[in-house]
Amino acid sequence: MSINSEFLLGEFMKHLESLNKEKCISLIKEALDNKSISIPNLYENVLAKGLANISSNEKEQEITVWEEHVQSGIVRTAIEMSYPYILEKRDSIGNGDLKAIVFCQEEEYHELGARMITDFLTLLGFNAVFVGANTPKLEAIDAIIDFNPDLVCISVTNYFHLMTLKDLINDLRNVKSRHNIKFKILVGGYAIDNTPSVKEKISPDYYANSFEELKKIRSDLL
Ligand code: B12
Repeated sequence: MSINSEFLLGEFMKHLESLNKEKCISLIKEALDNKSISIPNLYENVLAKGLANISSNEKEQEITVWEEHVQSGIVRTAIEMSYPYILEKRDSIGNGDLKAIVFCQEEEYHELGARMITDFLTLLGFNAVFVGANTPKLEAIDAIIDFNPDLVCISVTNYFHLMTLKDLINDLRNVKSRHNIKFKILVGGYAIDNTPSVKEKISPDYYANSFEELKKIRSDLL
């Protein structure tokens, strides 16, 4: 039986606001065990919306920084706990030949969006690797040369990091021609979603902010 994601979000928020990790995680585990919600629906409509409710540019910060850390830690546990369910679903789709690498730029500590995207790619049959938040450019380049992905995904949350994104993309394109490798660059995240005309300025190969859009990119790569 499928569950209304709005209902699950309401229940999840009650427990998240009271910092009740145990209740948050049992709620999600139960929904996944009962197969009452899909991973994309859970991530996009419960976990990401839950985090967006914590604080936003439109809303005054109502919680302390330490509470924000505890709440985002609870969401990270929910994401990690979902991994076996992702593999179960992935196995019915098959693990294809496409490879993807996901990372955040140096000093970018917001990693939850990047982790979600890595799981979405896994669900779509990619061999997907999350390198990490706060990844220095040279580390990212090393990872790309060694792993030789079809898709390089960069998650940007802080507006500040948009300033270095264009240079990073140029550097990655130089690496691509020097090493004769063939990857496409996909960008996403809060700063990209919320900054007008940034996509035109940085000109990545792709931009996405949902599972459905990733599906289209996968078809395009095949
Ligand atoms: C959780 C959180 C934190 C946590 C992060 C924990 C962690 N390990 O990730 C902590 C507490 C560490 C933190 C720190 C800070 N944060 Co903070 N944080 C948030 C919060 C509440 C949620 C962010 C989040 O994880 N969302 C959930 C994800 C899943 O959503 P998403 O990123 O939008 O991702 C979706 C899509 O964009 C897409 N996507 C994401 N990445 C990618 C990548 C690709 C390739 C693709 C295709 C798609 C894609 O997929 C996701 C699913 O739909 C937001 C508030 C908000 N309204 O967003 C503030 C927010 C992002 N933080 C903010 C700020 C300012 C900070 C701090 C500077 C100060 C502070 N408040 O403590 C520091 C900066 C640290 C740093 N240097 O990076 C601002 C950012 C403003 C800006 N854009 O510049 C926000 C918006 C809060 C606000 N004041 O308005 N933060």
